[in-house]
Amino acid sequence: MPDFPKNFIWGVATSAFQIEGAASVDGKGPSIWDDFCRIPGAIADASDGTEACDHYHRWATDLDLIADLGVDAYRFSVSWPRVQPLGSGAFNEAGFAFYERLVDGMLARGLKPYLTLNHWDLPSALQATGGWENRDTVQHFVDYACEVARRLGDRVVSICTHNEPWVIAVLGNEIGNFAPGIKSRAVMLQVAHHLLLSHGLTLTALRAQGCKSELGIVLNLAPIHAATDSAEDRAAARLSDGTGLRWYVDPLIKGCYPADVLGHVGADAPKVLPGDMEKIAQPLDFMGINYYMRSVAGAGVPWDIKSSGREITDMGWEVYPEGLTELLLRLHREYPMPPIFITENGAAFPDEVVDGRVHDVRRQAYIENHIAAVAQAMVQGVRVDGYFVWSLMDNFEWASGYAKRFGIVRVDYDTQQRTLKDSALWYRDFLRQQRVQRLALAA
Ligand code: GCO
Repeated sequence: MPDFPKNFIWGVATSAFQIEGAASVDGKGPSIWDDFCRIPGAIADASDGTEACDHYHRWATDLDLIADLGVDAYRFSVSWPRVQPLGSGAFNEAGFAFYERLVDGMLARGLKPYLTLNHWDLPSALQATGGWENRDTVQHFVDYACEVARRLGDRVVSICTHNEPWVIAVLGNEIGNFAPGIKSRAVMLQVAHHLLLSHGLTLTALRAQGCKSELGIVLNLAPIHAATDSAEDRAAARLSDGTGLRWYVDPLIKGCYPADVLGHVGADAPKVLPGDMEKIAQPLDFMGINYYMRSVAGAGVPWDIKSSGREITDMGWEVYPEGLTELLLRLHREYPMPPIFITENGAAFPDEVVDGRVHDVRRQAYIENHIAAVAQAMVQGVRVDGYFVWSLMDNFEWASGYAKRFGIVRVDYDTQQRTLKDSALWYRDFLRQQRVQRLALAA
């Protein structure tokens, strides 16, 4: 593994709904995920976020655990309905007090806070008026963001507007297997547009109020390969790249939607008001990329994941580390990219506790090989400023419930006991070596 630059940021990541629990404690309002979990059949194990990892009460010892790993940074999200129960109007002091404690706790332990404003838990009251499909939600989000930045902006290194707008739009509003469970392509496209617009307006507003944090957005991106070399499959892959990657990266960086996708969606295209595209394309201090796997598209029968002979994770996702190098090189080649952070990368495997240890060799190899893939891209000229493992600890994996474990720390949900898995021990050793190299670089 080559040396990483001495100011490279190593971290772990989580999100509010997936770990906090305390779903209706201290004045928190309901979110669309609280509601979605109540729909019979929506969550594989019929679970919800009522308790999750009880991080709301265990935050101090969880921060001790993070500090003990030797990471530089912790990526977390603020639950919008915890700090503004209805998504507009009154703010909830008890909610802000929690995040103040959390951020101050990070600083006290030498951890850099990387804050995400929207990791999917939209206040239910805003969904009742149309959610992200309703243009009014855009301004509500900007107001919420400004208040968070007023309270915490002096202490957080980085503020990300949205985590994975594609997931919110497509899984939440077109396929409907994620909250709020809507199934409409037209709604999906309007939602995506409003997410992007609220992102751009937030950056403008935060800069206008003097916020010094680095500002950006996190996208889930993947290289998309054609199932075969046929013209039909290649066209399918190009379109899927259009809807999955270019639909987000083009407006953010170039201020326009890709023409081929616009042509394809026809009358379902979003309502875009004059000036919207300029508002979206604000300069980014960083772009976060969440990478899990490549994607394979074809025009015919769905591609059989087993045909590649690759390892497959507990999510049914193909392990494909070189796809991360390919993706980074492609973005670097095709766009004037801001500094990139890998804001999520990791894998679910069915871990077992044996004599008090979790020998998760496959997760460890996954993380190691993906870090090497990042290094490969950096050697070839891509600027990457940091890497965050998804996830610090096992947590509520959305529609999959608690059965899929992504943590490098195991959570026993009966006792809330945390156990460092071998992957965490490996990461800690790896970061120790990195620090030794840093000292050598600095000498
Ligand atoms: C994501 C999600 C995480 C998931 C992870 C694994 O941003 O996709 O942030 O919440 O848990 O991706 O599916």
